[in-house]
Amino acid sequence: MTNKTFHTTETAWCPGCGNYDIVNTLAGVLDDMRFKPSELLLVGGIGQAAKLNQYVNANGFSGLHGRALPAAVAAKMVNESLTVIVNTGDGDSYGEGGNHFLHNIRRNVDITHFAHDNQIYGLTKGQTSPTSDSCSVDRTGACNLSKPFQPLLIALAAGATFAARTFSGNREHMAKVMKAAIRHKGYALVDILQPCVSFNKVNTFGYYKEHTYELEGDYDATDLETALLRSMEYGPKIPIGIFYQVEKPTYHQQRPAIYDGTPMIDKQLSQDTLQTFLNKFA
Ligand SMILES: Cc1ncc(C[n+]2csc(CCOP(=O)(O)OP(=O)(O)O)c2C)c(N)n1
Ligand code: SF4
Ligand SMILES: [Mg+2]
Repeated sequence: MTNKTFHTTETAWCPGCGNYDIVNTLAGVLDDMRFKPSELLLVGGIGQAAKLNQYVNANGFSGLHGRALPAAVAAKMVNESLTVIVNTGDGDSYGEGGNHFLHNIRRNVDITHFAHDNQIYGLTKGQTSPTSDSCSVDRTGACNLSKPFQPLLIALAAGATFAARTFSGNREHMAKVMKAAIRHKGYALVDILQPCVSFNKVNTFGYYKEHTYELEGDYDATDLETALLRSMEYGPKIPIGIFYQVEKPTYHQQRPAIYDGTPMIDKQLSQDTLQTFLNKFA
């Protein structure tokens, strides 16, 4: 263990991509929090953001596009001692994985979800994503006629116990929010505004720098009504910070059969018990 345990240098991202700030900040956060690589599982789906687990020295799992959350939830279910962190894109999290996003929030499984929100499908070269602005123009010249998906509002409406937004270009803020999300007991969503320098020429570093501002110092993150209202504030001014955080029983805590202090993978199953069970299907 060193203070650079989690850092690697190999990536396949474009020079200048916002994902570099995210991976370097996360590696620093994991070092600061004194994790061992064996205590962590980083999960991704498919996409540029989803590659992050391949660039951090810890356990990693790359699933299918839109299917990062079910893999992460399954891993946590059988091994509650793991800290499970999902890193995957806006398309992956909110588009193809939208159904998992909604329904896993309701379960409050203790996992952390960092959605790298570049408002575009980066890996497949710049198509419109769920969070693309209305009237944004894609590479075919077509204007986006859909209203953008509002991740924080929707997460809160589904019952999220932790919902935050940060900006990859504000590393101090991002580190603070990441630590709080990882420490949170229950599902924690952090929507990370992340410039894609190759395909999104509107939502750039400069754009987010100019338009983002931090939630006020006396902001009450336990008030759901306020959080819902503030999560709808997205335009010339974009608030960043922890919009909402409350403690509620996690999925494990509500399921005594899987929450008794011993992770499921460490439980012994005798051949006799297994055989008795299998005989029921004979
Ligand atoms: C089931 C499935 N559908 C679609 C694709 C094609 N695909 C791969 S990555 C991607 C979009 C990725 O966008 P996002 O999740 O926002 O990640 P980014 O690359 O922007 O970080 C798509 C549509 C796929 N690989 N698998
Ligand atoms: S295409 Fe965009 S998101 Fe993908 S690596 Fe390049 S800059 Fe990053
Ligand atoms: Mg994306």
